[in-house]
Amino acid sequence: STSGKKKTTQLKQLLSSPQLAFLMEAHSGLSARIVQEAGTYLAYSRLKKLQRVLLAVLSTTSWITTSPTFCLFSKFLKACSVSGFPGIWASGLSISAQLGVRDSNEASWTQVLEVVEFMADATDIPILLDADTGYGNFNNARRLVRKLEDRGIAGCCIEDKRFPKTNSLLDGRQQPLADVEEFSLKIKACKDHQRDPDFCMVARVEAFIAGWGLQEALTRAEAYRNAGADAILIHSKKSNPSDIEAFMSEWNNKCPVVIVPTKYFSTPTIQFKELGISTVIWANHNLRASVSAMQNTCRQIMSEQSLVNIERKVASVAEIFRLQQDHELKAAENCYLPKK
Ligand code: SPV
Ligand code: MG
Repeated sequence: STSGKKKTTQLKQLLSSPQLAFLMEAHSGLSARIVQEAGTYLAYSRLKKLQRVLLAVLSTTSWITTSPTFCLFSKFLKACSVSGFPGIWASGLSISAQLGVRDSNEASWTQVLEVVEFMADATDIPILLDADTGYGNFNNARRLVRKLEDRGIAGCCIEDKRFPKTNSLLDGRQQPLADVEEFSLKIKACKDHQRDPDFCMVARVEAFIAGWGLQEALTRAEAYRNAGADAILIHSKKSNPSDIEAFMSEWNNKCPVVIVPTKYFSTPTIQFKELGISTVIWANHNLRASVSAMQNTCRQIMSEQSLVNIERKVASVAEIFRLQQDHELKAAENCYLPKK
């Protein structure tokens, strides 16, 4: 990895550090890579903008881009680039949606494993997999943990609902909860079975989602913490953070807390910091961004029967090759293909 630390250790430190951290959603190898390089890409696009300005002012091409000053400046910009996201949320909603199925365990656990393996291969930062309910009982969940470790996934989050799960944000659906003891033992089985001590288990409390109150949420969180969970994800679908505030005021920082503010998106991030939240998950925004972009592109190409106006709006083919790291293959071919 870039930091030299194992991905599991990176995730463990991210969850336990007092600093507020952010996990960004991805649902494929490509989107995972985009999450990882978000900060670098920011610097890169600034540099490109600057290059354009310089070119416009001096209207010479090769001199500027090849000049040592420019190269130095580009190195400087890279050095002060905002680093990308420190970790990835492999969202169940997004992975199922990109496969064209519902977030109701329609994709099998091995199909999810395949997707998340591509994501892990494409990145150096840790991935927290949204593993729904663990795809069965304690035995299925603990076997999943071993397979995730084998494939370079840093941790998984399981929620206290029944299989097959239903997405928490769907309106008017029953959200039957798992038995507290059964779910606690499922967490314990996973923790007992993991080989890497830094593999992280996040226990997700769905009490608020299922219409229960603070007491139920606290009882469950405490039971899961006692069972060995590395962090608690407390979920709410209210449009304000009142559930989270109530939970945090009673929880007393007993272990790290993770939130998913999809529905209370207008709450300023500083408020989460003040509440003592460990990690915020931006849970589905790459999927939603890609849906909007694809819908607009399809609409425009269909109605205009031309690519003229779309070309400048979409990523270049060269950008796709860059994201695929074609330069690495080119260098390898240079090494390993016989030179005739
Ligand atoms: C996901 O991203 O799949 C989640 C978060 O589990 S939510 O959709 O809010 O349930
Ligand atoms: Mg999910």
